[in-house]
Amino acid sequence: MNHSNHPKVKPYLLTRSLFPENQETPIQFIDPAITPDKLFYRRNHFSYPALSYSNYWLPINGIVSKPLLLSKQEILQLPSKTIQVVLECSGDKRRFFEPKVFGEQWEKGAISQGYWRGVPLRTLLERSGISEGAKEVVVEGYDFGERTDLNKIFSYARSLPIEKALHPDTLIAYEYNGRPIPFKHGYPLRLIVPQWYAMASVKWIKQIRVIDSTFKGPFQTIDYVYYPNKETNQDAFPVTSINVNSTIQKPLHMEILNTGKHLIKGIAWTGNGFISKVEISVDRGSTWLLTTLEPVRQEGYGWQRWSYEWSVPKKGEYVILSKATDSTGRTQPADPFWNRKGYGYNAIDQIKVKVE
Ligand SMILES: Nc1nc2c(c(=O)[nH]1)N[C@H]1C(S)=C(S)[C@@H](COP(=O)(O)O)O[C@H]1N2
Ligand SMILES: [Mo]
Repeated sequence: MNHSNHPKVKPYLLTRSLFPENQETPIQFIDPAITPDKLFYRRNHFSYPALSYSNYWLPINGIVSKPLLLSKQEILQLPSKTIQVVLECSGDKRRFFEPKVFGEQWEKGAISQGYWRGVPLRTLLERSGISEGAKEVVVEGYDFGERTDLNKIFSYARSLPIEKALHPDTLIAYEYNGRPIPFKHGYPLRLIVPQWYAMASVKWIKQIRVIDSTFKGPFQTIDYVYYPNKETNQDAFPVTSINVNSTIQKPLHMEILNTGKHLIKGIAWTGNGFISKVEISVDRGSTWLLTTLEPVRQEGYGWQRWSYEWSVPKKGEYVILSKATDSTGRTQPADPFWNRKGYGYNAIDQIKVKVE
């Protein structure tokens, strides 16, 4: 089709809240493997921090034999790696839970991806000589504010279990897509934790602390916990790795199509292994059709694109479903795993179209 007579409409971020700034990516309009800075979703708990870049030092302390205070220059000189990583907010798709849950009502765009470059956290921990009893590594950001539920000021801080902190792909990142990380996404240094929901990827790192206990900050003891029970905290467990998931990008939900051929396409991603197949259904799940899946890039920390050429048999209304399966055998469920704070939604994706 020739679009040249149409004015160019540029996609933009969709605002869910302004204080703090929470905006989602127009995921249906993201084609390349790189989400540009301007279209990268934004999720903040507090106002943006004020920090002094000219005098930035990173302390690494706690139970280490040699506490470190590194300048950004020193960090830039250490061996680095670049990895393609998808960041997905654990509240992505929260909007679709039934019964409804409180929290940002994200649709499908609390997800973005690109290439992050940095120094493995492991390298810094080895240099500081972590002690034997090390259990967790706490990473604290420069942003802070009041939590009204606790009547107290907190900074955004989270811990990683020592094994995840020592994983060679857990990075102290300083570049996104070949340029310094944009301020809103964590400049000058940001933790990148591949395969975990993005609450783990702490922005604007202020300090790194090795501890021999379990960190009890509210961003992992109150928030980012699955509460499957409506009233009680029974059976609660922490939010960690990303669930297998997919999103249909094309056609758009409620699009009106002609009869003939249409490309159905989208993305699929997982926090365990890589995507092994994506199937679609145009008959409400009676039959499933295998899509063409893009080969996995690097370690499988990014999303994979998939597509299917659909010949529409006849006019009418259609529900299109997409279902991804990963290499560990996990697949998207028909019904989401409901939990009180609305994390980890990964039910089979669904749109409706009309063929006229
Ligand atoms: N310092 C700090 N880091 C943070 C957060 C925050 O509020 N402060 N939000 C977390 C959450 S919940 C998400 S989903 C991602 C969002 O990253 P983005 O704004 O770059 O998309 O950052 C994580 N890291
Ligand atoms: Mo998030």
